[in-house]
Amino acid sequence: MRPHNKKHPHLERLLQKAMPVTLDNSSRVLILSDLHMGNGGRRDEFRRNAELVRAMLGSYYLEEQYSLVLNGDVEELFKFPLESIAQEWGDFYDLFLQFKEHGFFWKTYGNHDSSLIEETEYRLGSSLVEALKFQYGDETIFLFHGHQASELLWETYPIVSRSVVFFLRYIAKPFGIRNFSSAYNSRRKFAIEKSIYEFSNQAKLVSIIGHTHRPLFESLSKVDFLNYRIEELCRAYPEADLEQRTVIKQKIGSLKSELDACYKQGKKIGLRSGLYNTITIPSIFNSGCAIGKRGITALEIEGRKIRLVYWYNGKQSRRFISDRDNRPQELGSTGFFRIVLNEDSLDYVFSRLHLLA
Ligand SMILES: [Mn+2]
Repeated sequence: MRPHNKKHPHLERLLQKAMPVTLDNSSRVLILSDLHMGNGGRRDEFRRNAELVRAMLGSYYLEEQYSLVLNGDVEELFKFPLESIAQEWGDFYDLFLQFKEHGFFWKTYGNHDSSLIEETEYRLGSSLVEALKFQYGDETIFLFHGHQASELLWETYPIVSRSVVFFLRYIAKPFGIRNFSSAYNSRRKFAIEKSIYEFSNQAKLVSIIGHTHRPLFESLSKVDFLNYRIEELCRAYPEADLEQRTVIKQKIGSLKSELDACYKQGKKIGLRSGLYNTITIPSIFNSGCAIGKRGITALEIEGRKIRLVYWYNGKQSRRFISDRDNRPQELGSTGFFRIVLNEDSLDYVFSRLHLLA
């Protein structure tokens, strides 16, 4: 039995009533959030990426037999009535439901679509829950939209200090994608992330949220990763032939200049905030959102791996930096690309959680 979490009783209650789903080593799950579907008009933020979402779900994740979790704010009910959304994007409902054929489809509700629980005519009603808990061996991955953490938030954090802002800015490496500036400016969102981070560490579980529109994926810090890669390459160098040595030299050169840039930036923002004994725990992940100006971020779980991926239209998107040295792959000849921004083994994630939190 998990110790009762006194500091975050509302999250503890949410965890208790979350729908359990068992994952195994062959499970594949795509987690996508914050689609904010509207009526197809100018104020509809989903419209821009609709064809990209259709292609990635229909021609990639369905083909690869993934299950699907839409983690809240799928419909934008603050601005549009459900009828107009269903009329414009009804074919997406068919697409979502197809994921039940080879796996599961669940939809958690967020603050923008929570009224759907009262809707009797809603087509995705049988898949709608407030929260999910993936049972992964003895471990738990807790999925919910994230707005629940703002309940009573200002009693817990009356003043969100500057150090919290620095801390979360450090956790949320910006990946070279610029479209979550609103999250950066909002202390309220930082506070939500921080309270979920604390809850996850205390409950020894991993939380996956959306809501703030800001992708979170903490494994090794970028600095640690770059150091580790350089170390690996130095060790490979003596064994390498002449041609390989040239490649290794080039790689080390570019890693080193990236590292220098990190240290230079670090002086400005503080490489570590010191809030958590200088160690960050990978206990909170955020899929980001599907309404980015340049593309879509999502989380993939494949067996014992978790990944943050970025999908974009190759014609529109400028160059950007991946934290890991992965190359983008085109989906057929659609002009849509997928790149892995970050990847880690879940065993490693849970080891860090148990050993360091
Ligand atoms: Mn939301």
